[in-house]
Amino acid sequence: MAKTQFMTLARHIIEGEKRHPEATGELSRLLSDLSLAAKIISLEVNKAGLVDILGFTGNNNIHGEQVKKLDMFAHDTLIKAMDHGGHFCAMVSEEEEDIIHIPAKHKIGKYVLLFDPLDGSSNIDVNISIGTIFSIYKRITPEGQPGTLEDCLQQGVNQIAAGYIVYGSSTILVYTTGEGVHGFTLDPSFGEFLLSHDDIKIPKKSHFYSINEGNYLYWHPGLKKYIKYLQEEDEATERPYSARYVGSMVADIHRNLLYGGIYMYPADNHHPNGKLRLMYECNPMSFIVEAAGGRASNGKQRIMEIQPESLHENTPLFIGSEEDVKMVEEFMANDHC
Ligand code: AHM
Ligand code: MG
Repeated sequence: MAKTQFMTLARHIIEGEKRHPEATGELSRLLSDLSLAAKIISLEVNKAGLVDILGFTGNNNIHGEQVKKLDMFAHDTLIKAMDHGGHFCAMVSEEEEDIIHIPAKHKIGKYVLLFDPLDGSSNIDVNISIGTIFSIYKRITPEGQPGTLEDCLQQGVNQIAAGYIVYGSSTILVYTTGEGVHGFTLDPSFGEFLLSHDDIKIPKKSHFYSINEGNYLYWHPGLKKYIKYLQEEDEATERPYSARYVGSMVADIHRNLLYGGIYMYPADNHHPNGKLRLMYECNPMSFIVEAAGGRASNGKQRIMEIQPESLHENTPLFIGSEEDVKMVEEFMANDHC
């Protein structure tokens, strides 16, 4: 049935801030700038398949201009949308090794933004869901100066907002400021994000698992046993579980957030610290999943309590329905290499 009211993203954020008299409205403005970048990236993602048909072949488009890869386009778009609002003192992107400083002509703000502009790179050219992930912190060094590494390398528990945009059959933006997780679907005809998933709660236990099983031989023995356990038949515990793995973390975790499930990118013999990045992949997704009632760990420790040491460090990730994540932690703890 059609909803009787429309709630736009902008209004939802403002309503949220009204519940906090100390709020300055800055977070609303900042998230609204981010949603503009999301709309631009969504538009570009949707026409990606037309690139060859319209003559954008090779490295140059029909105007003789250099064609940007979609992940670089998303990176540039986010910077263009976010560097002049006066909100940030520094930014970090998966696509750039060092801190991105705010140009001198713009006001330096009190927040830090970390993002993965387009996650799921292997799916970009094959029309499978991909996503943008973002994480926001308050700076810890004095205001007015450029942001430093110290501002960027905070534990995930200090995040004040995080979210992702999944570019799938629809474009959906999901965000949290720690109080509930909310999803908004982009109406492409008039370009508004409308509330479609209010106060998302992840089921405590699921019967779905997401992992790249091609790496099985390289896993920890406890993890091998856990996956075999999920595949056994037992009606009472809803086993065997079903496997679901798209290869875009945002899409895999989005599905698990709505239906329940556990997503894993473990350490293995080829990836001693896993593959995913702590600062702009694992921390924001952990903040969202925990705010929805789920759990996220590296197998031994809560992701958001890891003290980061570098901008692009990796961590193993086990994230999703609380009981499922606890169970894989137990399997791994009980079976040492
Ligand atoms: P990326 O940042 O290069 O896109 O890599 C991250 C992605 C995740 O979205 C996805 O879950 C994972 O890598 C897939 O890796 P694999 O192909 O090893 O299963
Ligand atoms: Mg990524």
